[in-house]
Amino acid sequence: MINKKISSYLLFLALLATIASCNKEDYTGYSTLTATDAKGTLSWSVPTALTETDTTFTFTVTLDKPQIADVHIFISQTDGNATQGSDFDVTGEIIIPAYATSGTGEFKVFGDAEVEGTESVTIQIGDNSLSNLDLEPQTHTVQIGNYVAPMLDLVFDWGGTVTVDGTEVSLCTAVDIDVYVFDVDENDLGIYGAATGACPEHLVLDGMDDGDYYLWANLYVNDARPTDGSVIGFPVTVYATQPGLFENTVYNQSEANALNSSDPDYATDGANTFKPIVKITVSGSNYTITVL
Ligand SMILES: [Ca+2]
Ligand SMILES: [Ca+2]
Repeated sequence: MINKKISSYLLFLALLATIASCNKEDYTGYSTLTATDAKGTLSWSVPTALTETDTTFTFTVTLDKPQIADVHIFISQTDGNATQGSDFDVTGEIIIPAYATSGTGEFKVFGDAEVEGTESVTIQIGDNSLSNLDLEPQTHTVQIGNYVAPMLDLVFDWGGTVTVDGTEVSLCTAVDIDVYVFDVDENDLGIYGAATGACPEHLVLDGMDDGDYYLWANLYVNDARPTDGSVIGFPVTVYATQPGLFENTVYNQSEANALNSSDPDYATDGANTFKPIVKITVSGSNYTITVL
């Protein structure tokens, strides 16, 4: 009786083993993907030279056949003086998932207002440790040129402290100068960004036609008038910035042209009293400043 039970049990185990081995046999037919590595093709369309503006390019690695495991493609900067993270960025690794046939990475260029020369970056896509992928490592070099903005940012400052009738006075508080933009024929061009109550005044010249422009100072308020007959000058210091080309370059209005405490302000019929500060010459995207 016991023997019969044991033999039945053994028979049962044998049957299970047969079923299991049959199942195993059945699955092998599906595994056609394991035999060979995929051949990879890189599509890279980043220009070899470009100007630094915020731009994103995509690049793709395509397989000629899917793999049963993920394919990893490593990407790194191998040369060049451009800095990853500030000048450019690039995907560090493309992972093509199992059974997929392509993966995409990004190469980004960042714009900035820094004054700098052309920088370069050499990117290597793929390395020698590629498994289940036949892709010769490739390098691409991109020259990143400096961006120069076609605009001029101007700050006009006449701040400082003077003594008026024995009292210390802040020129920014006591004096309000406005800066107007005139053309070569002395027409007021109606650009009043620097004709406000602010000290310093701030003006952005953008999209100007080629030609010469004259910036003139007008005394809107003057509460720094010595009663002893002495004269205090209000010379304007100009800080000029053209993003990518120069930054906070200083131009000092000549003392001879500076408004002073004896000039009339608006309240004393000074609406038409102007003193020259600088001439701006626009030629294409170049802005040249000349002290008057
Ligand atoms: Ca720059
Ligand atoms: Ca003003």
